[in-house]
Amino acid sequence: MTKAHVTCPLCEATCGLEVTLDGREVAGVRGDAEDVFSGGFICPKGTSIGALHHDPDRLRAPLVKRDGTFVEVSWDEAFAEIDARLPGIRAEHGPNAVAVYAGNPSVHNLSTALYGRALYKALGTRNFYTAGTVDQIPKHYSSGYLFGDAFTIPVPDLDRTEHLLILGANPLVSNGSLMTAADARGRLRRIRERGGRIVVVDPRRTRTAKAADEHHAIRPGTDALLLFALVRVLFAEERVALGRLAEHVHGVEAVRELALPFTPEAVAPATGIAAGEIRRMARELAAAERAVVYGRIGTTTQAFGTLASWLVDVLNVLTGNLDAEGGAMFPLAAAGQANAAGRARRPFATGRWHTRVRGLPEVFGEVPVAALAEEISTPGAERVRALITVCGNPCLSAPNAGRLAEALGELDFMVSLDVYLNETTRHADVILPGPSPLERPHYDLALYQLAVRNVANWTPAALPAELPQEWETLLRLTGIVTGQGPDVDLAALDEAMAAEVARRSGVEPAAAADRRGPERLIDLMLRGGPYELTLADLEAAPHGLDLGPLRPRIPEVLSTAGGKVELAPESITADVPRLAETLLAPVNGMVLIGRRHLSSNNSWMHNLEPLVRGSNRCTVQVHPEDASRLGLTDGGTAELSARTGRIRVPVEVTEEIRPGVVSVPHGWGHDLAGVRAAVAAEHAGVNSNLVADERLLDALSGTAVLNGIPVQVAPA
Ligand SMILES: Nc1nc2c(c(=O)[nH]1)N[C@H]1C(S)=C(S)[C@@H](COP(=O)(O)OP(=O)(O)OC[C@H]3O[C@@H](n4cnc5c(=O)[nH]c(N)nc54)[C@H](O)[C@@H]3O)O[C@H]1N2
Ligand SMILES: Nc1nc2c(c(=O)[nH]1)N[C@H]1C(S)=C(S)[C@@H](COP(=O)(O)OP(=O)(O)OC[C@H]3O[C@@H](n4cnc5c(=O)[nH]c(N)nc54)[C@H](O)[C@@H]3O)O[C@H]1N2
Ligand code: SF4
Ligand SMILES: [Mo]
Repeated sequence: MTKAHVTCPLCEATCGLEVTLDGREVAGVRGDAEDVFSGGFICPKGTSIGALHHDPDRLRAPLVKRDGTFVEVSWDEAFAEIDARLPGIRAEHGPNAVAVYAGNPSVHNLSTALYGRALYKALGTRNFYTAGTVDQIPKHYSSGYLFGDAFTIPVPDLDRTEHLLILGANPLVSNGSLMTAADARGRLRRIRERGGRIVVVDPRRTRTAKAADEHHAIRPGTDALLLFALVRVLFAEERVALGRLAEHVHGVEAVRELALPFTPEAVAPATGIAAGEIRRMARELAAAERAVVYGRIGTTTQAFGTLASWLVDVLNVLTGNLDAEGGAMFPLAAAGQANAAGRARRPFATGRWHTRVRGLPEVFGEVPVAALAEEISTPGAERVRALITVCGNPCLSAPNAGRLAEALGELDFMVSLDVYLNETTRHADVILPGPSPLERPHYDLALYQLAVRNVANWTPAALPAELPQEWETLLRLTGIVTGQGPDVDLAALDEAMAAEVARRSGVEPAAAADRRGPERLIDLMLRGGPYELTLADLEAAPHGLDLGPLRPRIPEVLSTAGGKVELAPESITADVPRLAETLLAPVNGMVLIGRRHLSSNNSWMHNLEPLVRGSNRCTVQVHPEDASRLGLTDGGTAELSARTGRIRVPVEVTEEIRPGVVSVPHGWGHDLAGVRAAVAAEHAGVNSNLVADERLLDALSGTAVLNGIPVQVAPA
């Protein structure tokens, strides 16, 4: 028996795991009590990393579709197939004819996070889609304009705050997002233990809401109204106090004027929160010594996602809590943080190109996945004819999933880098799998840039890989795209990657000359990083390095043209009139929101027995008042219908959900032909994104409305 200490790559919390190995067998997994960040915390998904490693349905060889059926082939055959088909499509129809969809795990995987870039750059396509536009892009948009960089995102200083106002997040279940906080549960509990207060705004009484001091069941999609009203109260009652920030902020007066129409009385009917409550919330936020407002996907994947994301930071600024201890602070990661001091950056811009059919703007180098189906199906010279998916399952995660599945059938060619034959990859011509999380090294490059404490932790591969590392696969694909073929000189391509990373990090490439692949790139980034670490330093600290609590970073962190926080940029405030119109809109009809479960990870871990056992979690939650009005009974079946489709879901009547709102989790619907996931098929559930409308978007960022979707609900 041996023990390996690994950082869990399955969600944003970056917990340390202690994996007990019996040869190649995982004999046990527990939280690593010595991990500097997680201190032994673990969740059911982390515990199941062994089940994932051993899952017989996890792909162990490349698959190529021949006469409609997948057959296992050698790596050479798989690449030969791609080489025979992909370059011709690019040559004939141009680079934009090949689209990319990069899914959520591509951020949690060092190979795809570092080497995906090489392939995407070589492809040079404007049709670059990621899971971001069904997730956090509004926050990149607002951060880009406020602070100058899309990845300059402040996070709640959980360990020191005394007042936490949470909107649209359920960290006790999701374990935190855009807020890397191993053991979020413990960190939240300690806020209350030290006399602090937690206020949750959510249409559902979630686990987090139950563990809080106060819960407000807001009507979905109205957070921007509520937040504006809080801003309005701060100005009206002269509670605005920027403190140290005053000299670093531009646009306060403009915000005051924009907030004028949004009185607590004006927003109360739409939000469903009483004016008096809103006033009290504002006063308590302003009165707390150390307070922070934090919003997550309930506030981003909705009709006013960018305005809500912006107003969260506006409140933090106006109360003097931005960049202050216990407020919203900017992490300083050991590697890869673009906003680390002294780097010249390009001015932030969006809309540098637009989608062909609907003219939706690019944000952060991406275009909305809500537009992917029409880009494939609509005839024209620039039509998308080939697709490469990397760690993504858009057939379950993107809106109007039915139309997207049809569109994928119209492609001339599709390649998927994925570890399962699932709802999306069944449409591919070639599937290229990668090693299990225990067979590859790991370092949470993106997530430490969002951590509530500055930490760094390197994980060497716990087991030798049965499959090629995905960075090699990505470089071979890069070889194909650049005309060098799959047998391209990998060492030379990797050398070029290292030279580029070294240049950006301001270090000599020779500094890490003894290493290859991701190890070398991370070593170079660490050396050029603010703590001047080396990979050897991290190797010597198997439970991680604690680099201390977050420290104030304004003005050094800012990269706006004027060097200030731009509190009222036109690119954001342009959407305020659209918001004001909703004050007068009638409040009626049912709306659909999502929900997450502790044992679930978006769409892709439902094939692991330990995570799906127990009662069916893919139910529609309905408030008792709605149930009796609509004739729905607990345990019965409801039909939800919308413009895009209809689904039948078992009914769960519960007071935990707000009247007028129903909730169905996403990521289910595994009963499709051709999927290779025996366990998931027995716990299939239904795909909630069949009723999500790809036409409903946050106007500024193009992010899909996945919370607050109008639906008709009736007994099936
Ligand atoms: N209605 C609704 N829809 C939603 C959401 C919602 O709340 N409601 N949430 C949205 C959010 S926040 C997100 S992030 C997206 C997620 O959307 P996606 O990223 O499209 O979906 P995932 O379910 O994360 O699928 C991940 C895929 O990566 C594969 N995979 C896992 N590990 C690896 C690996 O190491 N290598 C490779 N090559 N493949 C791997 C899995 O098999 C799976 O196919 O869904 C969004 N969709
Ligand atoms: N167990 C588990 N953990 C996960 C995931 C998972 O699938 N399962 N997915 C991971 C991913 S990819 C992400 S992005 C994160 C997401 O992390 P979170 O944002 O914390 O995730 P959710 O649990 O979906 O919380 C969103 C909350 O918003 C509420 N909500 C819906 N509509 C509105 C609204 O209009 N206003 C307000 N104020 N609230 C609203 C919902 O009821 C829900 O409780 O979780 C990550 N962690
Ligand atoms: S909370 Fe996230 S990082 Fe921690 S064990 Fe669970 S899945 Fe892994
Ligand atoms: Mo996400």
